[in-house]
Amino acid sequence: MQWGEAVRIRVLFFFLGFVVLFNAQAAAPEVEFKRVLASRSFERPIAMVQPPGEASWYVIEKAGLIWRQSGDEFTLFADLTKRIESRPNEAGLLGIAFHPDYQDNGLLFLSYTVQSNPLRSVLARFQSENGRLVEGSAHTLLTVEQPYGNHNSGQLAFGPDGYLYFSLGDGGSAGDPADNGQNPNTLLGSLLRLDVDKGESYAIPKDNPFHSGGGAPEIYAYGLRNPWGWGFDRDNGQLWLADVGQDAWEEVNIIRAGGNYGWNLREGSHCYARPDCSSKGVVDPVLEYSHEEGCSITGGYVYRGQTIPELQGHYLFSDFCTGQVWAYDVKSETRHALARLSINPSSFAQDHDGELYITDISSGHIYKLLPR
Ligand SMILES: [Ca+2]
Repeated sequence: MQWGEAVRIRVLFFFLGFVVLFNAQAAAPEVEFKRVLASRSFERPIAMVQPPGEASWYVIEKAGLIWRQSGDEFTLFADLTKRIESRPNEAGLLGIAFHPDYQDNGLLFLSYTVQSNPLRSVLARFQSENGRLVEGSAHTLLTVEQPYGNHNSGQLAFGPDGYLYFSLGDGGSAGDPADNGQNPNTLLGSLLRLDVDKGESYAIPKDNPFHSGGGAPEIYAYGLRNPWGWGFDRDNGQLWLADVGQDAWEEVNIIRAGGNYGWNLREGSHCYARPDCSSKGVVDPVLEYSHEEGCSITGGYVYRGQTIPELQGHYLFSDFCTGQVWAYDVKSETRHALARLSINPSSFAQDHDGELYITDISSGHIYKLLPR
């Protein structure tokens, strides 16, 4: 395996594989990713969140189960396996977001794919009661046809503005054959922003870029291929989004309203299909890495925790294929190899204290970033 940076990586396994230590280049702090919440090995975990005002973790599995932490154990919060089509590799239960007033209204939002011809992505609202999701409370807000089984994206999160953000990939196949990324009239290849507190399903925020025309009003940003891992910097509200590349470049973007992030004209900051592509009108990524260093990005968060002061304000992300984790120093605009894990990171999670976790889709284990 080749690496773009001269990085010495030493990997030690001990505690029978429960703890993995890493010693990367001198510039990065010494950290470990320690297995936590070890009472359960999840089945293809996709995401993990703590609702506002609640310390319990909720873990979603690709096939449609949701587990709620209760002390050291996990209890079943929902079984949506009959509702969800999860057979295609990138299909299933893909996103979860609890309403900012969840403790009062019990509302949460899920995104998943359903069986139909073609496959469809669904965004739906549910109610919880007595520690369980009430499946009969399902209210569909939005359905989007997926022409192919891959690139469904599907992550959900509430922004600091109180609006619900929802990412959709370019529709799949390879190379975006229908040019959905560059078409602001299709929801595919876009990040959507919805006001879920108004209307029967949702309303369009007045400052959405296409609120008054020019594209689909739900769209906040477009030109995306397959967003996988995005979230808000809890210090300044900036939205960091990782977009999985096609054959050559993995990228991270800071999302702004109305931004066209380039796909499929550009892959990262490089021309994709046509060598004479222009960068005019498109936003190039903040950082990128080539397929010499990995094959599919899993985006994380800007670290705002307390246990590793050296990482304050650094953006953490990883590669799904190699398990390499990097920290990007926003101030110096440099990327440091932080750790290389023998896992396939499906997501990063952030607790109420700003500490970071990684879910491994292969083992179903959860790891917490800790100082060494
Ligand atoms: Ca891009």
